[in-house]
Amino acid sequence: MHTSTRSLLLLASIALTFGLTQCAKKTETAVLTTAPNVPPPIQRSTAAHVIVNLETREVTGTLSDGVQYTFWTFGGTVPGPMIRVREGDDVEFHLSNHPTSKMPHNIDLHAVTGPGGGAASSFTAPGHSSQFSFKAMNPGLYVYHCATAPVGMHIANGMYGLILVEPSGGLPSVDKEFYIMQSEFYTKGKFGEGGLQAFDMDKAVHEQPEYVVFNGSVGAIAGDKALKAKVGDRVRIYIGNGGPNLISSFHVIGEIFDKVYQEGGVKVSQEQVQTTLVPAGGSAMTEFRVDVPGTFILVDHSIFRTFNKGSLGMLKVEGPEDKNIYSGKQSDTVYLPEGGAIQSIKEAQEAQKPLSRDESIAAGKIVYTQVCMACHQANGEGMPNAFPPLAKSDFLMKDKQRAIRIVMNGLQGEVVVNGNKYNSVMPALGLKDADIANALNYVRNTWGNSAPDTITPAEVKALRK
Ligand code: HEC
Ligand SMILES: [Cu+2]
Repeated sequence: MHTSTRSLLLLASIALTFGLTQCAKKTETAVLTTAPNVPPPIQRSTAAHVIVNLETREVTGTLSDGVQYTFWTFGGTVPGPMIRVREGDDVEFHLSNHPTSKMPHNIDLHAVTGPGGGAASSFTAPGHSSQFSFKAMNPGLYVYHCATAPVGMHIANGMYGLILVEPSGGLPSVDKEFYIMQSEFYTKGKFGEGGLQAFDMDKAVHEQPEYVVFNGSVGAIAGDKALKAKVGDRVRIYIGNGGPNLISSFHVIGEIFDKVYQEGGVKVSQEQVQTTLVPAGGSAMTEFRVDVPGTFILVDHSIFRTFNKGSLGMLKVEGPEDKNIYSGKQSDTVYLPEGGAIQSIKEAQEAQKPLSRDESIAAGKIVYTQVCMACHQANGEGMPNAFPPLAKSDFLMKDKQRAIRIVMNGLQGEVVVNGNKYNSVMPALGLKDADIANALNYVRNTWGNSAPDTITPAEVKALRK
């Protein structure tokens, strides 16, 4: 070939390749994450061709301690993995239904502009794989879910997740991002009833779930699995609600959301928010800085759901205290309302006059009700395996000074009370000498206990080191 022709051809092919790469989008595969993890922020400043591979699977797993459930899932987890793409991306979606599935499944992504959000195009029989594509035109945080009939049942069994379409300019950077999804489960057995639980259609239709949970099971983000942050971190929570029925009143006890992107839109719609509504099939983004250490409880503030149905999560924050922001308990004093016998006790205390035996016992009853009763119970009988009894307690009555020290300093390690072992912790309560003396005079002379002598504040004082 003639040299000049060859170089011309070379030039043309360079131009062609260059031209192609200029207009064709870069192709990449989306990183999917299991809750509470969030895929990394998108660094690209241009749109791309993004491939998403998602598998539907039916798996038996734990709904609560000792309670099993056959979940229908995206990716083997409830909620399904979180997907993160950028505004303007072309998303090539592959949905595969595992051969062991008993049901066909599909996906309706609320981020899709098109009939069914992709549902009809992604309808997939067990052992099959479907493909469809959409342009992520609208930025925001969107729910996806299965929409195969009966739709309610597929959702109730666990088929939902979140897809974030990042605005082209990105979201403000934060230190920690978490993915949480609330949802309900309708089991034949009552909350906590053990064994493999079947789905109860009747309860679902009547919107009476036995379980309301974060991230698919009771305790999924509590205890050892609590979310973690450090003092000073800016935290963003991507909170979704799979429903299928209930609206969530999402709240973090002891925190205020500095910013809320209501309903998963991309605008900060409100600042300084205590509780934000998350609709069924909807979402929100909340941002806050954690300023003090401690455990912050995440709840659906429809509060029986939290304490009786499971919607309780934890955010554990570590770092230095800031007593200006939060002091901790500064004092615990006996509160004596005006009037009657109580008034004379109060006057005596203010005048620092010693109380008579009966007055001390009366004052001690108030201390007991306000401080001790929460653990040792109203009639002093305690609670098996947790709080030892004070009523007829051989341990209490045997050693007066030991009893004073316990109320002064707390107690831990094994103790035997009336023949039963307890190995738990009674915290130091920070009570004043007089309150300790009075409380002990009360418990040592009530519920069948009777002490020959009366403890005085001076006696308590003498035992302080
Ligand atoms: C937060 C729960 C809690 C509170 C409040 C509390 N206790 Fe206790 N108490 C315990 C536990 C737990 C033990 C057993 C500790 C162990 O196992 O070592 C205990 C043990 C005792 C004992 C020795 C065991 C016995 O039964 O005789 C006495 C006495 C006692 N508490 C008195 C009091 C009095 C009086 C108050 C109120 C001024 C009080 N406690 C407040 C939890 C509590
Ligand atoms: Cu399905």
